[in-house]
Amino acid sequence: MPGAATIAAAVRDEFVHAWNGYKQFAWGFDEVKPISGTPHDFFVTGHSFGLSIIEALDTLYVMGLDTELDACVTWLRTHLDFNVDADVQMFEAVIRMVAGLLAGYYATGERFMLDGARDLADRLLVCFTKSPTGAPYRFANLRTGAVRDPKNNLAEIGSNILEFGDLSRLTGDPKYLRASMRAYEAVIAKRSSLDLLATNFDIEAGSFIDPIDVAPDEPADSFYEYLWGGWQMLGIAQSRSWYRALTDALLKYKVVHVDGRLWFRQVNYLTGESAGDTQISELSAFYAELVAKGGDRAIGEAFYDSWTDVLNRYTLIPEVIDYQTLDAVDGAYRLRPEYANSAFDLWFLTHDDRYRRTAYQYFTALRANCRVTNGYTNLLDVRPFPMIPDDLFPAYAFSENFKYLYLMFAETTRFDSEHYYLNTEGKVLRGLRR
Ligand code: DMJ
Repeated sequence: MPGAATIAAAVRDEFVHAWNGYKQFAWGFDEVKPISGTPHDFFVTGHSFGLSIIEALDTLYVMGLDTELDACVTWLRTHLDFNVDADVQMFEAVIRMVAGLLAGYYATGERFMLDGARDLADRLLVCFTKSPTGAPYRFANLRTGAVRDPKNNLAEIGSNILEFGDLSRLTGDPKYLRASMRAYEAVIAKRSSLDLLATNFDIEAGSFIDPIDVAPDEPADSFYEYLWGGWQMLGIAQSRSWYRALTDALLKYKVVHVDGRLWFRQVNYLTGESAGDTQISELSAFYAELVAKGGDRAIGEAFYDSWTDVLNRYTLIPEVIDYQTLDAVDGAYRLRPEYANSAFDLWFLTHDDRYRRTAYQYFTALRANCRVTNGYTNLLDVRPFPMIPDDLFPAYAFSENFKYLYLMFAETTRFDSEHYYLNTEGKVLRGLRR
């Protein structure tokens, strides 16, 4: 393995390669399709918010790409506008754009970014305030305030306390944090006698729709992540005690071992019995770092090792596997960052060199298989050789994969590696140094 500084420089070069593709073919649009050289709208067909620009702000900052960051600030100053007559998915808007603007504000000190984050949050808050239970609707029309889709899931209900808690702190207005806490309360009040939660929740009826608990897989994943964050980043004791009780139950009923590897099974939340399905998605790989941060380090490290075995088998981790056999159920690779996310946090938690080694292995696989002339792309299938490219660079990869890898190897004074906190989309909400 090359030295850390060499790897950091290589990661930065690859980020710039991807960024140049976005600038050339999709500047100001949400995302780039690097093979066709066309733009892609993420939230609303026919309207882009400049999502990739918002997602990239703090990555550009920590990498010292100041000229690029200046161009983003200039673009946002004239184009940032959430007064749009369109339905937007609240969860995605919060973790990507509210958080992206907050991180951008921390990186640049530009007040209009904080104002933009607040304006967007105010437009999304109807999802919570129009709900009879406090658990949010999934979509809000940003201009009219109309809401829709009462059938929601844990991740979309409970992944906002970091952004809303931070907004309440920055603005002095408690309404954001209050909305997040009410949403948690509505769901957690319905936990079973085993302290397990199901996954899908009817926010109008205030009850679970079916009994299957898929945690820590999606779409439950970041619900648990934000409970811990509510404590670690915001110091909310209630958040910690919820995290502890729910995690104790999760670990008691869901951990399974197959061929020496640790996985999490799906269960019926009322009985704790297996729901039969042995699939697990790459999205759950983030849980290695979360459960380790929360104090269950051995479980986190073992879960990380399980995913490393999948990485070794396929070179890049497919979207969904069967944990009994490690066979790919969905062979796509959507530039997912969760494995790198766990490597990042576990490295700073343990300083065990295996996290750097496996992160470097992941980086070289990414470069070998996802790099195209005009950037980086998703893959349709990791199983054939060569792997089959798709045609999209998801905006989260500007915020996540390259940032995690870079910060693991770079010694930058712009990042406090001992007192940081990132949201589920990789936004540095604590730990940027100016
Ligand atoms: C990101 O948008 C966030 O990490 C989210 O919590 C789930 N995962 C995607 C990227 O895979």
